[in-house]
Amino acid sequence: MTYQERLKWFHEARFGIYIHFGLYSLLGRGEWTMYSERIAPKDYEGLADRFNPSPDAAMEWCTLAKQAGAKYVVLTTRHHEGFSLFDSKYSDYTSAKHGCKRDIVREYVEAARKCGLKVGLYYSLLDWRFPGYFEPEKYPESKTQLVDYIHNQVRELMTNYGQIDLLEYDGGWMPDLNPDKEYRINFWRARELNAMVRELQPGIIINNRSGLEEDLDTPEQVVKASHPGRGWESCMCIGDSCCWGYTRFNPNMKTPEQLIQYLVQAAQGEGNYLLNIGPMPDGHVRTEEIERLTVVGQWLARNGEAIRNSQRCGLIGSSQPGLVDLNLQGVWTRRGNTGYWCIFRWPGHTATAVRVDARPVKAQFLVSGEPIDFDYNEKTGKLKLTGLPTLPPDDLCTVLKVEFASEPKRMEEPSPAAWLFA
Ligand code: JFZ
Repeated sequence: MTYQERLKWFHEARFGIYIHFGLYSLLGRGEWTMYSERIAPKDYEGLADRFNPSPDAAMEWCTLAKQAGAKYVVLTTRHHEGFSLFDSKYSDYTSAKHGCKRDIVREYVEAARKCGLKVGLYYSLLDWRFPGYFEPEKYPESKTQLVDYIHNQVRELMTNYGQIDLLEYDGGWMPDLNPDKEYRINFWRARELNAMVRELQPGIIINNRSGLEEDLDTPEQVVKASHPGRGWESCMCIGDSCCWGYTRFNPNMKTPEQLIQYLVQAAQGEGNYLLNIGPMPDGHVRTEEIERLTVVGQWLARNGEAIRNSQRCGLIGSSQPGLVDLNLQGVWTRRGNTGYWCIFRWPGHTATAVRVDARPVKAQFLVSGEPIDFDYNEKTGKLKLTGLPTLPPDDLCTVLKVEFASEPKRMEEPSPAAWLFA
């Protein structure tokens, strides 16, 4: 199977939901609490016996993800705190042995499949409970134990739950943030680890956080396209950037408009948007997140054609830092010869695109199919969509669909000042 074949569903999807859930959820101060408050394992571990998510939590997450228009989900099977949400021969510190005594990963995988979602598993390489992670030279046995145990747990995850579509490593960095990649790769024995994963799950997509490049770049909290041909996925919180796990008092929740813009920007760059929810201690999703995801889902149900399987479009898009040539209305996505102008800032009666190097043959509102008049100057490359309503048909983002006679590309300008005399 080629790289492109393996990533086919991923490109079709463009949108996924991340789920951060663990013992930290009970504290409501984010998933880094154990470390940022330096809570020793003996004082933290008691949370495990209070871990008791509602029996339908997993189904609730997946139903919500589907409603939001996501095509895949990614669950934190074990975050840096070390508590596994699955039954493991290599750890007793799991949801199968404590509290609810259930294998949450199994419930989740089954729910995702019932909802027709691709299944992603997040797994943190580092586990804060091991002194050998922080000081491998001083605690060599603990370091060896840690690395053997993560190899064993990854094998369990890749063996016990049927087909897994996506593996998202995390926590591969060294405590001193040593930038030497080869050191990290050797520390985790990542080559051996990923070879094992690929043998057990031949079709799987693996991210780049074990230190090896593998299949996906994973920019965080920003939408940033990789070079053409390389798969990438931007992950983001709905609230502030440090709050993946449930954060009870969580200001600055992004609006549905912002979330849709990030999604569209990912689609513009041929990448994916992985949007996070942090379920509450009982596993239920907070209202603020349900509301936002529902709005995104309604928009996506109407406008999915502009997002799924999107390709890069050469036409001038909106404000990318560092570019002089902007289009302030919004961004273009593309499928073949069709451009989708996703407009965030409605221009009024006329929408103007410049440097268009392709003849438009048909323009319409994506949602209603209502035709739009246009005027195209082949020589200057200026395309005007005219007779538009004063107010945006969709305040969230209105998509104008333009079919061209060839792939829409950016026209070269004869010289930077030539337009002054056109
Ligand atoms: C990590 C975790 O520490 C965090 O708790 C959360 O799970 C998030 C999805 O991933 O945070 C990171 C990981 C990588 C970078 C930044 C934060 N990075 O590569 O810049």
